[in-house]
Amino acid sequence: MRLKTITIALVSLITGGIRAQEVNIIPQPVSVKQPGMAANFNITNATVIVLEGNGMENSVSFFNDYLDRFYHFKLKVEKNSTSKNVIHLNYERMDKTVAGAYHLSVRNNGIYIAGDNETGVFYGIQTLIQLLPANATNTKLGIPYVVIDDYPRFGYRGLMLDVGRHFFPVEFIKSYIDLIAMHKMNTFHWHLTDDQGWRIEIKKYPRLTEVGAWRNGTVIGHFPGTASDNKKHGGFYTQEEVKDVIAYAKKRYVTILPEIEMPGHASAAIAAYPWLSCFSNEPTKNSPNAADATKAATGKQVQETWGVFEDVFCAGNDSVFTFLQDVLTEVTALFPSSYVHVGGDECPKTNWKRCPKCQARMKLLGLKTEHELQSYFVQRMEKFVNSKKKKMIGWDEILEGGLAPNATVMSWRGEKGGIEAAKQNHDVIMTPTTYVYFDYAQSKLEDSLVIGGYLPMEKVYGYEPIPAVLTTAQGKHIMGGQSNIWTEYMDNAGKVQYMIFPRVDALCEVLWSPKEKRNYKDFETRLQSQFKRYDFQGIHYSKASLETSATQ
Ligand code: TNX
Repeated sequence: MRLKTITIALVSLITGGIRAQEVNIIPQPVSVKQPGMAANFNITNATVIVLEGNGMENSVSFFNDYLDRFYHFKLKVEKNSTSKNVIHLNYERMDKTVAGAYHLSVRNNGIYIAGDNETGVFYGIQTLIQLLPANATNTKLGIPYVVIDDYPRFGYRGLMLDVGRHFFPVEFIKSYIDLIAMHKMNTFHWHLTDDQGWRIEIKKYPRLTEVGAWRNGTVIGHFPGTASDNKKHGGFYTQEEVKDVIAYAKKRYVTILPEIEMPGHASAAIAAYPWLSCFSNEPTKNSPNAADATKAATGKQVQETWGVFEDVFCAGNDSVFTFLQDVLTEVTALFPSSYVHVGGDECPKTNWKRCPKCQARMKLLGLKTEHELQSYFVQRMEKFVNSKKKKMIGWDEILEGGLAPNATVMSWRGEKGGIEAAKQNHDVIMTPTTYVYFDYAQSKLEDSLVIGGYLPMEKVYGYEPIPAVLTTAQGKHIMGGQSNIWTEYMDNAGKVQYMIFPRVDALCEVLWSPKEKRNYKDFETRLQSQFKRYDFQGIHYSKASLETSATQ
């Protein structure tokens, strides 16, 4: 027997067959190899971080901030070291189609993390964080010996947040971005405008936030509700705050996709500037069934209840296009993302049908239906977005009446829109209600106020973003997926976390891990470790998945 083999045999004997500490990472890495024996490397305050390349300082300070926050110590960073008590960070070429590949090994001579770029190093650090013990009883953090090779399956791994229905402060947005990064997701879709609130400062149109960011009440209970709470609700992000959030996200390798809704969901903008409507003199109509429908509306109002509203941007008035272009000029200058989302969903055509300007435009352009008018609207905005060197994304309604030539489609009404767009050789982001709407209930026993529906975690886990009907070439247009978090029934941070976890865990694995690696039973086991991390970090989550299947 060779010496090495004898040593291993001896160590196994001494440790008395103690099984290696389980490595439970979410999302499941491409490959995890553990030695048969139980052995740990200990991170202590004497451990040194050694950087073998430039541009890793960001990941290091992220890691040190994490250690400091939860274990109350930080590590020294050095250029080189002969010590065995080290964490080495390095770059290695990994040639994967999607950025973010990394390698991590934990051995007796230290921890080694290599990324194929900065993002890869960051994901290696995220995995290392999951290997830390989820308690802070001492300053010796045992990390099991392991060798991990990992890279993402899809390039777009997103989470949306609707800040229109309820406003969430900057601190919460930052913590949301941290949670996105923790799950190795890379896009935060910021739904910034809706009927119930306009949330981003636009310098040229100050009334958008002076007026449009505030509503005089919110419907109580499930729509149509029992009454209005008559409390002023609102808030907005200044451009300085937006810049700060963008910089924060960048350090976590998260891109922010801004969304400015048009032509529908425009009540808040119209309340600020009534001339954006086809009928500027008509007072706002509330949803006919809403509890506050009897409230006498004077003039245009920011909506106080939920639903789809008929007062939309006028498609016959050129000043409306100028306004939207001005807004997008400021938005595209602010956000570095190569994409801008222009909404496009749920736009009733009622006003356009009776608006002389809209009808005149249709006649002039030979448009036969109001759907074609919406298509004209979106295509005109796409030209503008492209002129700003950005690409446009819209909800799947933008397919109706003819798709804008370069648009990416976000498929939410099931997978149909995504399939159709991919067949037309357009890029697609899959966000179907059936699998990824986390505003739906996750338990049949749900006792908090939610929009309805039923979407248990197991169903999310079973989602396959590339529809089987697509050819391989068409399937390449599926950039990835995301969950849309609509906040009609979420008005605080804890509720948002409760609604999204652990379903985000299931989703991140769908988007990151190889299809053949997905195994629900194994996921459920790993999830128990994730729950300990959530408890340790003070993150709320639903325990619905722990209920027996009979009651779920
Ligand atoms: C549909 S999904 C909407 C939202 C609602 C959501 C509620 C989409 C593009 N539009 O305006 O909040 O349903 O689930």
